[in-house]
Amino acid sequence: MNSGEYSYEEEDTITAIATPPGEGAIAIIRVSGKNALQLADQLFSRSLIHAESHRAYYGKVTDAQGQAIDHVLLLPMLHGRSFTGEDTVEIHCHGGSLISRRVLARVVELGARLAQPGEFSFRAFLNGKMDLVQAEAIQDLISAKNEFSLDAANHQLIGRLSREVERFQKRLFDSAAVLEAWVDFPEEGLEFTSVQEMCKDLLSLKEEMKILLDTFHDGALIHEGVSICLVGCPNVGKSCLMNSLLEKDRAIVTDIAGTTRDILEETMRLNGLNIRLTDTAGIRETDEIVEKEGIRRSHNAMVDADLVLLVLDASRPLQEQDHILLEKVPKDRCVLVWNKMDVEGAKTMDVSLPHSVAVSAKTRDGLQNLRKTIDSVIWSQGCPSKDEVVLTNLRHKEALEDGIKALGAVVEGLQSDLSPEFITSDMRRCLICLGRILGSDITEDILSAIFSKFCIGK
Ligand SMILES: Nc1nc2c(ncn2[C@@H]2O[C@H](COP(=O)(O)OP(=O)(O)OP(=O)(O)O)[C@@H](O)[C@H]2O)c(=O)[nH]1
Ligand SMILES: [Mg+2]
Repeated sequence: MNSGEYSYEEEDTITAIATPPGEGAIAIIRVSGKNALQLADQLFSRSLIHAESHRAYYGKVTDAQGQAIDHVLLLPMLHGRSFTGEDTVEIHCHGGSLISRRVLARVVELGARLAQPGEFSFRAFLNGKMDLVQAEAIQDLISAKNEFSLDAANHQLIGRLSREVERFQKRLFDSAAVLEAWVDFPEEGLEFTSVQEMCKDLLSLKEEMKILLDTFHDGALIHEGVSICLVGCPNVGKSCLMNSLLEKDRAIVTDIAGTTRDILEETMRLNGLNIRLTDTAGIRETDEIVEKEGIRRSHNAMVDADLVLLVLDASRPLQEQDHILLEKVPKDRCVLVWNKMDVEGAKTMDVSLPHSVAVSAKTRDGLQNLRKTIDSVIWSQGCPSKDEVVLTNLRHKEALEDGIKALGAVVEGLQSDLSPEFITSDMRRCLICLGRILGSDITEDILSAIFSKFCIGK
């Protein structure tokens, strides 16, 4: 297959170092393809011609002159019983990049080709070892940065999302068959009651597909983490709060208004989620060029953030600029933070924002409450339970969205007595969209785009 930038030649025997680069006790070189065993036999000190599958063989890997490169364990996985579904041999050699690269070079010398990123997984997919959702889940599993993301990837790997999509497909098949028959024998017509039944059925299915689609928001949070931005007037204590939340002395804190000039970004964890926390320049009217640019960036950060923490100084009356900011912040994704509650006489005021918390960045009082509030706003549509199937992949989301649209068109067509040819064409479109998620109807370009994101050796 040759698509776009990557060419996956399926006849070749491919190889790669499957363990991470750097020092380690062992390194594994994977060889997969129809010549894998024959090739391993040539570089190994023992004959492997009658090797049993899934049995480890101890011996030496030798170079062309018969000199030992390393003592290794060699593991043949034959008769399709391997990750790729082809004959595969794993060579477990000593770690250290020099040795593993010499073994790899020897494998290449004997005729294997270096694998492209994701090529092992691609072969597993081609050989029906997994569907596309599962192949993509492997990549997610490797790159998972938090527990939620790991759970979601694990669920996809064991095929839970695939099963859900297959369940949708199965439920469509019956109606699709009736519609196809209607095209073939239009004179038979469709009974009014069966049309009603079918519409009811398809609408309820559409609802279920929508429920899955709605998990995507959570999916994106899980996958990419959440950006939170601290905004407010100068000197209200944004940088101090940033440091307290991070539990380290990251940002400069002084009593000079206008201390922070640029955007500062740091990552932190909150209940298993990755958070990108940004501190910004205090917002006020100024003619000073550097500060002005800083304030422009503060406004942009506020627009881009998933969640805004608007910091107000509770130890002084609200100022005009505070009121302007209160108007400006995105109300549904904002938490108001009354800071400096440790100062005598500090008090919160009534403002029309749904979420507010009183804290002292200095003494760290109220921070736990702030963390809880942040968490509840992020998961305002409910935190996914460990067992819930969530959509985390944009490609799946788009395909499901298209499928829902097509299904909507089927129902509309039925309700408005559209001619059966149009209705069946929408029905087919819906099935194709669902199939696209599982990879059963997909163009080579998309496949190449998916697998080329993998790391080499996978
Ligand atoms: N008493 C008290 N002082 C605080 C608190 N938080 C911050 N401060 C003080 O308020 C002053 C300003 O704090 P910063 O964190 O630099 O304020 P900022 O909002 O980042 O200010 P700019 O960077 O200028 O926009 C410093 O002197 C802090 O020590 C608090 O909770 N209580
Ligand atoms: Mg600051």
